[in-house]
Parts: sequence; structure tokens; C-alpha cells
Amino acid sequence: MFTNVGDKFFSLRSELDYRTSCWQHGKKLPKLAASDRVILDSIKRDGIHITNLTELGLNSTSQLLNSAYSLLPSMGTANYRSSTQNPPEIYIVTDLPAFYNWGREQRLFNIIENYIGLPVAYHGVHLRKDFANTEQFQTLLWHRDIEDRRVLKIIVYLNDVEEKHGPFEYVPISLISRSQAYRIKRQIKNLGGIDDQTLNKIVPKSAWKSCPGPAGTVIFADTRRILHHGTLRTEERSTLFFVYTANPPKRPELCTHYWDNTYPRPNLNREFDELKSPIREGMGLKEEGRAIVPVFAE
Ligand SMILES: O=C(O)CCC(=O)C(=O)O
Ligand SMILES: [Fe+2]
Repeated sequence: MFTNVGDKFFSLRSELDYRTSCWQHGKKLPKLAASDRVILDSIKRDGIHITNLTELGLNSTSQLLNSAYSLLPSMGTANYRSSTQNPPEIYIVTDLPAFYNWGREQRLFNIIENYIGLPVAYHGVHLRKDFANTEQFQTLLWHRDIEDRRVLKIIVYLNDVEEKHGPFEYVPISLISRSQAYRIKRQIKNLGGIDDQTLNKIVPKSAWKSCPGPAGTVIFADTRRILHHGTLRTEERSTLFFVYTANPPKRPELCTHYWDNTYPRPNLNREFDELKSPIREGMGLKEEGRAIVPVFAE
């Protein structure tokens, strides 16, 4: 009982500190161009904004794509068809400048800082290939991410994504009532994630919003606020995931898999010389200008 009261007090205190910090930081938020404000307003309102690389027009995009497309052929070379649950193949590419630098473009950071309302922690980048599956598991189940109060992911599609490639899918915030939200929370607490059949009984499939799109589609999503998953697919899907929270996040221990050894790094042989960074090893977080970024051992 005392622990319970202690926990409640701690959580109230931390909520109060969070709100105070947001209020204080509100005066320091960077100004945005009108087109970037459209992105911010849409993430604030809906928890999501969908655009594409051309529309964003960032200078480092061609380097990002050259690097991603040179690494993709080395992924998913095993025979994956034999199992009903094929987990994705993920490369940590956080310490490769072509990937890292795209995700720290100042315009992106300014949008994200305005959204999160606090100094930003940029946790890193995954290059990811998802395979055909017949059963829902891991992020194919409906869930909300739990690393922080706001978790902003930028997802870039590297191939055309139709229904058969398993697009990102979510339930619009405005279509979930309080009682539905309560039932969803309980199911996630009990099961970790919800399959399509179970969610359909709480929020009908007609309300779900799938996000197909051509290669180059860019999805800004607050994966904490929106109930989401990757749809079951019959064909491969290749993507990049860039991940940001406030600094420090509420659960920093859950944010390390963008730079620690949870997933492999690509095996860079001579062909990939231009991708190599002089600094390779993930070491934690440091402050750089307005933002907190992972640091790498020299
Ligand atoms: O695979 C997807 O589209 C969603 C992955 C996911 O749930 C996440 O990165 O938070
Ligand atoms: Fe997620």
C-alpha cells in the first residue's frame, strides 16, 4: 500500500515536472517555415503526417537513398518462407553519416522539437526489411510504443508499399472513444499487443487507416499517441525508421537498441567505403547544440 502511494506520488511529481519543463521550453522553441508548420499542425492534431522525400526537399536525401539502396541487397538473403513468424531483419545504421545526418537535418529537428515541446533526443536509425508472414507477432500486433510521453518516428518507404507489402496502419485518434481506449489499454496490458480479430471487436476495421504509398513516402508518426502496427504482408517491405523522444525520455533503457548491440550493423567491405564513419561505437547520449544525440567513441 505504501509503495502504491509512493508510486502515485512519484508519477504525479514527474508529470508536474514534465509540464513545467514544457511550459519553460515553450518560449525557446525554434520558428518554422509555413510549410513545416503544416507538418507540425498535422502531427499535433492527428498524431501523424504523411509526405514524401521530394516534397520535403532535404539536401542530404540523395546520399541517404544511395546508401540505403546499396545496403538493401545484403538483407533478407536467407530462405524465410518456412515459418509462419518471420521477424524483420534490422541493421543499425545510426553511426553511418549518410543515415545519421539525414535524421539530424535542422528543419526536421525544428519540427520535432516543436512537436515534443522539449529538447530532443535523437536515438538513431534502423534500416529494416520486413518479410511475408501469416501470423501476427511483435510489431505486427496493434500496440502503442512506450519509451516516452511522445515518441516521434519518421518512417521512409524504400519500395512501393501496397496492401501486399504490409503498410504502416493506425486508428485515427478521433475515432477511439474513451471506453474503447480503456478496453484497448486493458488488452495491451494483458497481452502485450492486439491481433486484428480482437481489435475488430473493439474498433471496427472500417475505422482503421492503412498507409500505402510509393517508394519515398515519409510518415511522421507519434507511435505513443496512435494505436498502430505493421500490416501482415505477403511481400517484402523495406524501410528506414528514425526515432526521437524528449531528452531525457521517460524510459531511456528502452531506447538503446538504435545504437547498442541488439541488432547487427551492416558488414561494410570495400564496396561501401563511402558509407563508413571514422567513429563507430555507440556510447550513450551527449548534448549537441539544441539537441541530444548519441555519441560515438573516437
Ligand atoms: O512495421 C511497422 O509499420 C510499424 C512498426 C512499429 O510498430 C514501430 O516502429 O513502432
Ligand atoms: Fe510501434
